[in-house]
Amino acid sequence: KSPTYDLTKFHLKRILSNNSKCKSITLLGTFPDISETDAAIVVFEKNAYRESDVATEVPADQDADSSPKPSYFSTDLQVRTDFINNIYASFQCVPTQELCTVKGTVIYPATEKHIEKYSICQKYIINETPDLYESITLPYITSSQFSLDWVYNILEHKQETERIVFEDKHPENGFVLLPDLKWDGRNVETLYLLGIVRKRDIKSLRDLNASHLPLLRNLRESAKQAILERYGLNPNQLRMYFHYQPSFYHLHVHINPIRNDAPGIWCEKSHMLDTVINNLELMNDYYQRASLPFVLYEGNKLLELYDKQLEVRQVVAQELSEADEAPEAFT
Ligand code: M7G
Repeated sequence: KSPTYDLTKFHLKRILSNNSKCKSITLLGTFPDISETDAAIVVFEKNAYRESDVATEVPADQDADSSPKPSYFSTDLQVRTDFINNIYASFQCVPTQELCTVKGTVIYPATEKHIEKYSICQKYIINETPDLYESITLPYITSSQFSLDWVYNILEHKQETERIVFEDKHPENGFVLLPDLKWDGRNVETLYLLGIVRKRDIKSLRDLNASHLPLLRNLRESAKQAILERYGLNPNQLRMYFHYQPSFYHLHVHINPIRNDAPGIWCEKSHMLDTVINNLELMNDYYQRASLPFVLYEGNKLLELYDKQLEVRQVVAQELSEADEAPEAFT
């Protein structure tokens, strides 16, 4: 059951991260009205620009009686001049209220694992062989992972049902397509959808084999078609990929337009759906035989386990001390 809270009653304890590139800030705190101890994570993120919001002329399809759509250039734009120098000018602008909306995301109650995920820290790459997966990663993810309740709520139509864009109910090859939590839902340029498979026994990329090809091909084609119909986006302009390691061990595909740098898109984490399909066409147990690199964060218990075996952190320390002793020509 989802707890109800009043966002205005949030009490800040600590800033977990402040990203000037994504224009987002992640906060740790509580809702003291409900509990003094349960942790809450609040993320505020400025929205990307919608191209329709910079219109300077009334669109032809707008009927004359309806109120005008908000625009940055409406008469209530407040402008303060910083400076004007020759052909260059700098201003601080406050647009009409509607365009100042900020996207808020709340995780409540948040676990230690959520706090770790949302905090900035050192990262390390592990090149995970199938043996390392079996002996270290798999036992860890089996004993400690985020709850998948939100995924099952979507599949069982208990939550977010009205947000579903497309659904294929086939028990083996079916999936649900819906907006990702990260999407503001307003701006097609920043579209971010998730394709969540119906089958519950595929934890991640590692579990995929050639028997899943019909599912993957169906997801690729049906999702493209549904996105074309709903949002008018060219299927050849979509990026479809898996994360490894994912945060949630129930197979899902991330989908967003290539022209936009989606939040949290990292090459070290992403495996294109097309490549995955092709690898499985070439070798049916590719993902049980491949070494797959992935990133671990400082503070994650899995890093401690890998560090014990592979001395992931120590290598860095050694390299630095070797650099200290480098010949003069290099210093
Ligand atoms: P991931 O690759 O497992 O982890 O992707 P990541 O967060 O490290 O990318 C899970 C995706 O599910 C992310 O893009 C999340 O934004 C999205 N997501 C997470 N939750 C809890 C929800 C939710 O409740 N609803 C929806 N629609 N998306 C979610």
